[in-house]
Amino acid sequence: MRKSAALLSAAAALSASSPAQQPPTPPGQLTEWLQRMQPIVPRGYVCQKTTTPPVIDGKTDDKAWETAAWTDDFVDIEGDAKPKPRFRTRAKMLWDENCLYITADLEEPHVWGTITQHDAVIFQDPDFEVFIDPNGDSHEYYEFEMNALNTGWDLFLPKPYKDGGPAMNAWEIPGLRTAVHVRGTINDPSDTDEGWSVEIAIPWKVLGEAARRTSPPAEGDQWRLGFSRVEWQTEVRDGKYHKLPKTPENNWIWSAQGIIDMHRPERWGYVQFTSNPPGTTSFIPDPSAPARNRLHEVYYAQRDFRARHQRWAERLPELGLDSSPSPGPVGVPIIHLTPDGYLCMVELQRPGHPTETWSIRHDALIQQLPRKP
Ligand SMILES: [Ca+2]
Ligand SMILES: [Ca+2]
Ligand SMILES: [Ca+2]
Repeated sequence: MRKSAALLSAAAALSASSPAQQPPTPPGQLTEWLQRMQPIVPRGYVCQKTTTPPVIDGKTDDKAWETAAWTDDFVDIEGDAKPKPRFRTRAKMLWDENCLYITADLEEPHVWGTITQHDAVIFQDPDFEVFIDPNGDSHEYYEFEMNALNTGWDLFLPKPYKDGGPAMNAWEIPGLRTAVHVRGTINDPSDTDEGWSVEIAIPWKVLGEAARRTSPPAEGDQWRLGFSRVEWQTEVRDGKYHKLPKTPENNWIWSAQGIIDMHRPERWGYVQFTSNPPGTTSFIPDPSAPARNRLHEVYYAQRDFRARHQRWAERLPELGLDSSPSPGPVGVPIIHLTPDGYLCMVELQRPGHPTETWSIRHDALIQQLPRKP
């Protein structure tokens, strides 16, 4: 974004002017947002409607999948800051009146898994993960993880962990169907495998529970969605795979987050749903992205400010942010303190559209406000 350099120096100046006797503050979240997260444009995918649903057996040889495009190859969660993943991962999506269908292919010379208990912490094994925020407000989103043994963990997040959200493991996906196909042998280090593939069918009925919009989606609707693969490096002892000690996992994902945290829904990809024939619909970049990005500058600057001052700022200059009008579609953010925290609003001018007002709350809830009558 145009203002990044000025904002960064302002943020640096602010932190440099902190009294020396104060305890060290965590790395600036505004800086992290501006340097590592905001520059990455979330990826987009056009999800076609299918007349014949895929058979959920883990194998991706269904006729239905032939016309669906692969996503881009997964990248490291931190994006270009980190090396390309060692093994290829990619996914496809389809939908019909009943379900959202997902398949993913994970290249893997050593397929293994240990967890067989539903709702256990699946990412302790190598896994495939899906995150879905239907209305893109960064609250009320679904997460599903599965390993190569087809053990699943479905959970609901009322809000991100950083904003105080609990993980609600008791949340379930009735009617969920999943399957794994291993190209090779699982848990057998004596040979080399090709990989594993998954197929997932999630009923729209469940996805509609906290969507706050129509489910299945209407033509052209875009839902925020993240895919992640957790990969552990292993060694073989006593004929079994063991994780390398003191070696963190790799997170390879569809649309890079910029930092190692999937629970920043504002960086997930966009899935655009269509009933049109394959190849006839283009992905439309989110027209609200400039407002969303500007509001997140304020949100992350407020988190830094609160860590230093134990209160929320009332004005942009306190946050080191420019409060003068700038050319472009986004107006100057206005902060209103509330009994709970704050609400920050910004106007968005889109050619041919009435002025929109977007807002972000202290707990990351981001949404368009209803138009005044
Ligand atoms: Ca299949
Ligand atoms: Ca939501
Ligand atoms: Ca569950």
